[in-house]
Amino acid sequence: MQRTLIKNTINTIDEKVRICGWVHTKRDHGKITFIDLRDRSGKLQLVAYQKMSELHNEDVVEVIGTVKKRNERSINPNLPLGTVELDVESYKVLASAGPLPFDISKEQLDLELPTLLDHRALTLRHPMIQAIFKVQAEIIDGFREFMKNNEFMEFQAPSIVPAFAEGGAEVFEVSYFQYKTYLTQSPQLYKQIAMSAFERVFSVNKIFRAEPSVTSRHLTEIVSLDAEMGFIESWEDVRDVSEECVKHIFERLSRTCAEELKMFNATIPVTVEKTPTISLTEAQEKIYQSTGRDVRGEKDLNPEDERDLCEIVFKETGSELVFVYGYPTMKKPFYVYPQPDNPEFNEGIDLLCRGVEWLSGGRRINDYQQLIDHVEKWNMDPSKIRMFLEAFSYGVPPEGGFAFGAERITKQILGLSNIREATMFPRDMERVDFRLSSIQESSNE
Ligand code: AMO
Repeated sequence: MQRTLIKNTINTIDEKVRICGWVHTKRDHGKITFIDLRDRSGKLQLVAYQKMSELHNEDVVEVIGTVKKRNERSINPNLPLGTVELDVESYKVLASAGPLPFDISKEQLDLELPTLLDHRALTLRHPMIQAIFKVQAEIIDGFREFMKNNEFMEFQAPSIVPAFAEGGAEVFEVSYFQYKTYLTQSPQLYKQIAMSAFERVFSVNKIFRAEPSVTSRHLTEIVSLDAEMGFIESWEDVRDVSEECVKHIFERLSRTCAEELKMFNATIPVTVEKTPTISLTEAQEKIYQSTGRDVRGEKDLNPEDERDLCEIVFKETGSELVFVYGYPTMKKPFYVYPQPDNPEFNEGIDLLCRGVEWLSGGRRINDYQQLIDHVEKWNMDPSKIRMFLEAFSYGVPPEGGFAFGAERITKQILGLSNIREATMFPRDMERVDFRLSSIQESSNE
């Protein structure tokens, strides 16, 4: 007998079916046992007479029975399959579950973050945790779909690199045979090289940052959604494409993840037709005027500034998105284009939403000589980025690009309190699967 997915049982009333899945919950009522069985498509109530009472949560079973309409009194309007149930005829245990460290059948998994992550293998089975990663998969698909619709070509950037593009403080060194190399901080240089041949490229890549602090918004291994495009007229083209892209992701999420958003009481950020753009200097002035905190002249916005700015802009314009433009040239990477009429500041942009930076990007230097000058000024070793520089020696159009962090978007849309919750297997300063201290202890035994 072919397997029927749980979500399809709604269309098989009074038919005999075979379903397979995990025991999510079990309730024994004397002669009757009720089980909620979970598969990848949903949950269904099983009704078993003098059967199944010996099963445990998370046992994997195959069940044969007849799908029945529930009687009026037992209908649950809050569940997608709340109007049907399965009258169990027979079943087989495919694999039994060992003792569970905690109950995952509750609607909300109210665990402390370390427990949630230390037992990822189990917590991943919880519908709310699964919803987080369904939303994340849709965010990444939405990015890809937008890029492909707009004739960007996907490419694979390397993870092991001889030099870093985003500054040296946050890199992991890799010993590569007898040489020193690094885990990539960003596909930046490679996306620019690829763009110089294909015009429009994008990548969905892991990037690595040796962030020396444990915060609720930093990981050491991140999914970076990168794009780069040639023949732009100005940095505003880059901003506009990134705006269309994020709106496309929002549109897709509202179509594909309504259930998941509801589980988190989450809403898609409110956008307006033209997302406001303000310069860094204006942003600092606004923060000063509105809060009295004088951050004017600082080289960047700090987390508190980002939160304040988002609030101020939302009050003023109704937009939860805001672009910040024009950062101090010398404080940002060498490849960012300086403003021609004010070269102390650059043509870089950030996109903020709900108090956090989601994206960085902007126009890049495309003139070979100007790039060489910047490499010198930034004290970089040109021999380590020879391939990048070579691309520019052959002629590159005016260009720009941007990158979103997939986990930041997931966290902020679902209102999660920590970015680790938005990462299936997070790596941070203290964790590589498990807390490093616990690995240390066991290796010392
Ligand atoms: P940037 O360094 O700002 O820009 O990174 C781009 C986006 O990636 C995400 N991000 C992170 N998320 C979680 N933890 C981290 N440690 C972390 N670091 C970065 C953020 C951020 O906005 N090459 C440029 C992009 C470009 O100009 O195209 C870059 O790497 O969402």
